[in-house]
Amino acid sequence: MTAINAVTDLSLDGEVAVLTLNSPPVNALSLTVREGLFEGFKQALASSARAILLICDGPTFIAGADISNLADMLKDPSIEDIQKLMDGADRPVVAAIHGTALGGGLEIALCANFRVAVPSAKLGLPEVNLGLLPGAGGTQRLPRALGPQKALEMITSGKPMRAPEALALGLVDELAAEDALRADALTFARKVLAEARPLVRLRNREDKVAAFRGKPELFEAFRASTAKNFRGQLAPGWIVECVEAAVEKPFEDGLALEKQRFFQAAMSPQSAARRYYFFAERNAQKVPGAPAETAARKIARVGVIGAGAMGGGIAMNFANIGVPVTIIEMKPEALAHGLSVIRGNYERSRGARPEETEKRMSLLQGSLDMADLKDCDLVIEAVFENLEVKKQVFGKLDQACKPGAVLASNTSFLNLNEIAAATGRPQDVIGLHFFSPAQVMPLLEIVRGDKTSPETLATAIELGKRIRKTTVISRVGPGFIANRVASPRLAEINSFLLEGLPPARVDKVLYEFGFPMGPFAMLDLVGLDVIADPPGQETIRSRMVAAGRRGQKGGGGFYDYDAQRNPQPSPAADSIIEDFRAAAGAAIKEVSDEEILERSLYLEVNEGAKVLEEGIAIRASDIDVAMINGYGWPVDHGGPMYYADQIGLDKVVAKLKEFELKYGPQYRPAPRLERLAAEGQKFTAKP
Ligand code: T1G
Repeated sequence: MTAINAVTDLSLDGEVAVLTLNSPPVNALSLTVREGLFEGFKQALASSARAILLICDGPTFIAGADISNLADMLKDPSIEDIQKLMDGADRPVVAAIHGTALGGGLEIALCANFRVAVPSAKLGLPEVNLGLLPGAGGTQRLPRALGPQKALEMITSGKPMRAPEALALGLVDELAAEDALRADALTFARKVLAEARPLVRLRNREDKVAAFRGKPELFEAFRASTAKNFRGQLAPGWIVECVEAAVEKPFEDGLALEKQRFFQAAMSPQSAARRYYFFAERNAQKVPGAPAETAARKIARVGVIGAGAMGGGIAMNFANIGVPVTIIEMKPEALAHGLSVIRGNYERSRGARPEETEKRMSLLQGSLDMADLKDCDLVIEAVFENLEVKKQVFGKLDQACKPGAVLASNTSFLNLNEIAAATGRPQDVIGLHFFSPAQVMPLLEIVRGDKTSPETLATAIELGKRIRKTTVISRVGPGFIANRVASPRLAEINSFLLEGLPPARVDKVLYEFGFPMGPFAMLDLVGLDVIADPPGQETIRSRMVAAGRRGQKGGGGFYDYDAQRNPQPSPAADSIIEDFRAAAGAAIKEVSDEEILERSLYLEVNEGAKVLEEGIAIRASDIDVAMINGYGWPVDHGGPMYYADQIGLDKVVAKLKEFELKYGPQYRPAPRLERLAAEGQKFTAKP
């Protein structure tokens, strides 16, 4: 075995040269990795070997370019230099794939003549998630392997394909045994040699694309059907353009277009924001000061207290991954109702198969007796938001649960430390704040009480991963992170109405910024009656509720709704607003769209600064992760804290001061924000 450099080595196994890459954690294509691969292929080609096998050590094949340092892609050797060696090889090149072959990793594998993969492997071009398109020939080679339709779906969705499907579609030539990739791939390479199989080169392959030449209909239909989904994003449109070029143009021309679009995408603020978010999401799992080796406890059985909408949704998360759940209610009718709602949710979910529903339902066991929680490794309380009630429940849990069980509360604003104090084991108590509907919303806030042990915290973090939530860690404080940061913006909508701004105009501004919907549409969706007003304050929203307008679920809200739940302007709502405004004697103001946006967003930035100052959030990027996953903050802008950094904190502070004079003290800049601005710093400079 010869070391090529620190991360690659070359060995000869009979007639096959084996080029092995090992660059933890994910074999990303850093300069060192590219040097190793380039030199390795050169030496293999200069050797007497009759075939070349590319394989990776560690948990995965190459997961793509090094996102932490994209500019480094400009240094030679480039991915393309490696691909040229592979394309020009005079003997078979086989890629052996395990883990994930993503982005540039798959693009390299696409230059091999053959691909062998273990069944658990996944192959994908996820660049679109980073605001990018494949930049190493993926848009040209994948359509030549799979045809344009499948390639469009795969590259614009970014979703990886599992090896068995890849085999069925011809993207993979053979499956290897899960634990014998190297041996099976070597056998395959020898078979290729023995049979003198012709070398497949995707760049030269025409059969999958030729049939679509001169037929723009496929692309037009795809553009039309995805327009809403890809609203505001640059990369998807460029991907469609490049795949179309793969069909219409010679390979080299398509490649040149891809390169041009790739660099445009890479330079875009959108892509910068999405790459920032990629690392923000991962950093949110890191707890400063917690020993890295803190072991998570095993969670094999879960209990949920409360079969309401929240408890039921929480239970579904565990049934979905095969974990049995005991659901506790006080009354048999409530239990039966809760279970039937869960069943209904499963039956209505897209692509639901009856046997799947039955399997999941069979994991859910209802009970009226807390003693039935004795075998649970984790119990999540989801009862009425009342401190006394919750303290009582935790007192009982303390009696019912086995030692070492994690006791969690789904409270969204109560003091977790007080809840924990109702038990004799506060170290095992933690907050697991799911967002409604809990089976759908991606965010899980993990609330760390003053006495929560590192082990309990590590257990919650791992659990979040298992149920595929995006987790953020919060300290105890009113509203934790996401609800707290969103609250001043939502409170301010009353002022907007008093200034005479129509709900539809405010909603349009925020929708166009990239939110899935504006604040009024959102209130109508969640229900106008579920949000509490600030004490002693009557709002237009509470007037609406008093008039029977509870939102989409009943009577309409700020809008009226037709049978398809499309919002329509509502004269009834408008007159409630107008009466309230007139009675309050509020004057109509001229407010520009820009100012609506700035007021909405900067209130969040300012609240985020307070959340940081108070130590509720560990780092600014955690706030961004929470807002993107909890409130639909557009990831193309990176979240409120990152967004403020891009605007410039001094500009944000100046605006807030202006708004404070014009609209009131709710805009007073937070000390942390003012200080960072004065020092010329950013929130998110250091991850
Ligand atoms: N570059 C740099 N670091 C990366 C990385 C990457 N591509 N992928 C992962 N990491 C780090 C990550 O930050 C974490 O670090 C550790 O690896 C483990 O990751 C030319 C332009 C591979 C499925 O988008 O989807 O190719 O936090 O915690 O759950 O067209 O990572 O430990 O310090 O996520 O096992 C396209 C991105 C790039 C793949 C593994 N590729 N990665 O998941 O572990 S663009 C991607 C993932 C491109 C070409 C272009 C996942 C994973 P730390 P992890 P995991």
